Amino acid sequence: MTEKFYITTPIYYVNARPHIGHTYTTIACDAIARRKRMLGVNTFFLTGTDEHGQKIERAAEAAGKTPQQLTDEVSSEFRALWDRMGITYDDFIRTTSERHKRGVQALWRRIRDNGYIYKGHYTGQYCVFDELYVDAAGPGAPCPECGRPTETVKEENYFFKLSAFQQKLLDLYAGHPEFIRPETRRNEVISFVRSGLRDLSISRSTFSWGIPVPDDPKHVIYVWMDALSNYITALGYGSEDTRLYDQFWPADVHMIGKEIVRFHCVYWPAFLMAAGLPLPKGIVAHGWLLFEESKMSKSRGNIVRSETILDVLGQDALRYFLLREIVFGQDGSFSFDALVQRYNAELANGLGNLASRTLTMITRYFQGEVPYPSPAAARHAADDAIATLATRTIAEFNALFDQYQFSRALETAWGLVAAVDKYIVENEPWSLGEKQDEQSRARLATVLYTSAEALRIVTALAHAVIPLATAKIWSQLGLGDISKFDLSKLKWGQLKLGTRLGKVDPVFPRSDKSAIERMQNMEDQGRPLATAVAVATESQPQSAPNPQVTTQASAATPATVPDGKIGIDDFAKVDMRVGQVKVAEKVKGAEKLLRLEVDLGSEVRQVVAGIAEAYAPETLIGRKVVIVANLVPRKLRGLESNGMIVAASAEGGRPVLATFAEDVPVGTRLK
Ligand code: ME8
Repeated sequence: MTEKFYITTPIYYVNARPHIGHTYTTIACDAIARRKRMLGVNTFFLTGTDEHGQKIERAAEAAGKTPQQLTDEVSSEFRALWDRMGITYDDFIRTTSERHKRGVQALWRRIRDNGYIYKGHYTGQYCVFDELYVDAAGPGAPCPECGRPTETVKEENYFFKLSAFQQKLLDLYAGHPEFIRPETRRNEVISFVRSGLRDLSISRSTFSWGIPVPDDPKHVIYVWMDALSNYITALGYGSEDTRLYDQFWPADVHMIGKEIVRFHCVYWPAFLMAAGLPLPKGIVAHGWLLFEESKMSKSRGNIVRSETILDVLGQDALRYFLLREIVFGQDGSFSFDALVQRYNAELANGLGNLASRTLTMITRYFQGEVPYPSPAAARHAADDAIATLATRTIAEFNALFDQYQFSRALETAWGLVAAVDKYIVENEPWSLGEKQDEQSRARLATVLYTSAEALRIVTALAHAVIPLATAKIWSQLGLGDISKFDLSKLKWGQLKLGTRLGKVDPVFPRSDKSAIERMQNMEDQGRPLATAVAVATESQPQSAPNPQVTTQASAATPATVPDGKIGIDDFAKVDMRVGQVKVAEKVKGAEKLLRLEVDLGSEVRQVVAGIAEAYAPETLIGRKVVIVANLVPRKLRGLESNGMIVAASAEGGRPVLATFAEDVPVGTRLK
């Protein structure tokens, strides 16, 4: 029987467009799946979209769409992106599909019939952003995960007897250390479970965008129970045709980001235990991709889209960079500079250059046929050193890759690239090629054979990570279709003498500095404005012609712009910064005005703001606010106001200062 392997990505929420954070997990899984297939393993790779829940319902409402419209649109965007990137998923599951709904309901019934679901009342806090019950918090308390305010939920719910699984889960973690990787995540989960598990509310009745609870359709199933089940419903669990389920379940790896560890390592195995189903073999949690020092996320708006990189440098560049740059399991920063730097150094000048110089010289000096290495007498120690290093590289790469240490695996393979480059420089095949004596021809043959064989080995190893370029190099080496190669047999010396090379073409054209700028511009154009339209609350002097309420748009845009829209350039003119209030006091004789001194990082500004009726001065000290920093100064009650504080002001309501759910350094620009 052939070995099987089942790997999954999280299913992504459809409340926002895909960004390279999602791409990161997906390409990691894709690289693993490709490699398994190359090793002859019967592989199933699942991805998809998570489409139910209050968060999606609200996102649809905000976008003026029905939830189904929004989910259809965004789900197809994810799928189209994966198709464009050549992601080799075997199935794409949507939680709004009939097959999924049926499977989730079957799972519910099974857990219920086994006695692990009961009805009760839930009164407590809920974070819609994380779709998480926050049992311990009081009304209005922030979510411990994301810091956003939680909402109070008072509902009759169905509960899952999670408390019954505390010891079983601890036994699972103890008996299977490989169940949660890396170790740091495992320790976090163990201490969370040790601290005690309460029963979990698993239905909601105050909104309807979800899968109805079997036999009680007033309730919809808790979105995480719905979502986690995708890993089995996609295989046909709960349907008539369970062949895939029988063949592939349990999963070998659920690959996830570190923020959803609890759902996967606590709730999911508990649901499966309650249903009497086999548990996944392992959950692997990676770290976050950071951009400008904070987690890249749709809510922060600091995202980078994959499309930009695909357009400018192509999919191999993105795949290579993410897997090489970030130490898997840890957080890592994304920057266009680092991307282009690695692309040039390691792909264009590294592998690409090795391929083109080796293959060009074989074409030139041996009419495009892999030459015979020279007899033992003309062999040098350097030739054997490359062969030995290549053999060691295969073993090390395999071991590291199989432990998800992609970065170190690639580093090892590129160590071989560098060694061969050095070997070529030291042996000067171009000089040997100018000579016709037998000795020089023999040396040349050995040097080029050795280089080509090492190139073949790196190409085979790297194929799972950079599939397009390696497929080209493979066929330029005259080896045909790389996907037919049996990677489990890879070893030194398989390159057959006399193999006819294909047409030699460069695989990684060098990129110049302008690529960075181009990508940055593309992102600036495409990135949704991170900030909502802010409203100025500053009192205007009697004589000023401006209206009481100023929007960003009107502050920056000439009146001639059609239909009230502004271009990104206009928006960019508004310099909004995070400031911290150092001093706040009432302005004598002006009931509405406060005089503030606000630290903007580089300077402290005096700002006079019309917020005295809403905020007592002492409550503002130390608070972070948003300041429009490049307004022309003006005088209010004789005081110079050097900037404007941003707040939302409902008609007739009190102004509410703009704030951040997460901490932001003073001086940070809003864009
Ligand atoms: O959590 N860095 O969906 P989601 C690294 N629907 N990975 C990132 C990332 C970043 N900055 N941003 C996103 C959900 N990801 C649920 C999952 S599964 C049954 C349900 C990746 O759209 C990473 O894999 O918020 C993370 O766990 C996932 O996208 C979250 O995607």
